[in-house]
Amino acid sequence: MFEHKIIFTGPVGAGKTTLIKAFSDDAPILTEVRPSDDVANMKDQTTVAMDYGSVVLDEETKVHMYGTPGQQRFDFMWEILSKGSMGLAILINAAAPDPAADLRFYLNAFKGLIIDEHIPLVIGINRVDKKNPNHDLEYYQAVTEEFRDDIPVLMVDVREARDVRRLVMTLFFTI
Ligand SMILES: Nc1nc2c(ncn2[C@@H]2O[C@H](COP(=O)(O)OP(=O)(O)OP(=O)(O)O)[C@@H](O)[C@H]2O)c(=O)[nH]1
Ligand SMILES: [Mg+2]
Repeated sequence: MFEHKIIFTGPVGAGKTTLIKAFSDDAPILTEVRPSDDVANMKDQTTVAMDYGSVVLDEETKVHMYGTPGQQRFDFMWEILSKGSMGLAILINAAAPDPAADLRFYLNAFKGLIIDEHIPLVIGINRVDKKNPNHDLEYYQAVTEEFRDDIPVLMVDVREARDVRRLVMTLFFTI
């Protein structure tokens, strides 16, 4: 069995923990606490160290999934979790005030992996209002193209295992 490590990053509330909970074969390991700052206005729990879950994609592939904390004050974990990773997925909350700025911020924060190491990368746009999407794919692609011209951008609902599988498979196809 081939074992791969991938990481999920992105802003607070983008859905990293939700994704790992929805997709992991076994009960995930989470480090969520009640927020002590204004994140509490948004949600009851936030990740302070990491999420971990694993999934067997097919008979030869097992994927170990690590979710980073979104809050910048825990950014020391980002580098730790990045070590040895074969792929990176950036999740974006489409309902946030400025999702393009969020995407640009995370692309910059992980520039070492994205530009220097040229690691496989996929962008998942989550929390899209399907009836009335704020932004189309081109809006996000305009940002990814500032960094690399081979970055797939997908609209996903991370609560749906089928969508997460599509996101993860896209990462594998770009290897
Ligand atoms: N409306 C809507 N809500 C969603 C969707 N996906 C996730 N959510 C909700 O959005 C929130 C996402 O929160 P988390 O999964 O904790 O986000 P996170 O990225 O782990 O955030 P931090 O750990 O704080 O960095 C949860 O309350 C989810 O129930 C979606 O597609 N649509
Ligand atoms: Mg989380």
